Amino acid sequence: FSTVSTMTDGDYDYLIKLLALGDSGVGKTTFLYRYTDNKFNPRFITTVGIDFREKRVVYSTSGPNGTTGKTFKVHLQLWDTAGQERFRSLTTAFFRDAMGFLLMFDLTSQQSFLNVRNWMSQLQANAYCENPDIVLVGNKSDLSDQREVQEKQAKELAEKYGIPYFETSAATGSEVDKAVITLLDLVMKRMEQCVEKTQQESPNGGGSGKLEPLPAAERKCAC
Ligand SMILES: Nc1nc2c(ncn2[C@@H]2O[C@H](COP(=O)(O)OP(=O)(O)OP(=O)(O)O)[C@@H](O)[C@H]2O)c(=O)[nH]1
Ligand SMILES: [Mg+2]
Repeated sequence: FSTVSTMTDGDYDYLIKLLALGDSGVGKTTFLYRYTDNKFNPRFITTVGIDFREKRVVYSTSGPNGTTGKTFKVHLQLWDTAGQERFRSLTTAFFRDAMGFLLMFDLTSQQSFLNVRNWMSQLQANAYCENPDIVLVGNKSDLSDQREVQEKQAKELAEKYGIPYFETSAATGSEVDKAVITLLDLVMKRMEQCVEKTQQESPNGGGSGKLEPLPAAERKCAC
């Protein structure tokens, strides 16, 4: 596994844009606030349009035999979209520029889980490619007595889509970091593949062996 630790200042090697989507009230804003500030906000203030949070992390690839490979400074931009229908055309317009997606539902709402399929088609229609990096997140795992979605159901859906699944709680912080890091890992691996491919195609261009962030158009190659 790759490792990620927090960093506060200095330059960065990569700007990675992740986007949270899902029904209103599933906990997107609260989840991102837990991830960036390690705090919980119990009040529901619905997001109007779009918002974003940021965090710097150090990302290390794993080398052979568990050694640390390359290390990169990553500036994470976390886009927080409104789940409400009335903002749909605005929020889906942001899908195109995100590199990875946290597709969230509420474990205490069967309806929010049923809507995951709709969000998935919105993603396929509007993301940078038909097969973007996505992590499925069932949030509010702390509310076990109100649970309406069984882990098995959600796991089956995630398997069908071929994406990882996590049950998180923004209230306790359980699995929150893991879900984000897994998504970051997928995005970084896709970018690395893409760079390797580019270097193979033009050996003169990649002489330094250092990974460079790629413009949006070139990222498409690993889809
Ligand atoms: N118990 C519990 N409550 C949570 C959790 N995550 C979010 N909430 C609460 O659920 C409510 C809705 O959370 P938000 O983060 O505002 O929901 P949202 O998905 O951003 O909603 P929109 O902005 O309308 O799309 C708030 O009252 C949160 O405190 C959780 O993991 N556990
Ligand atoms: Mg919100």
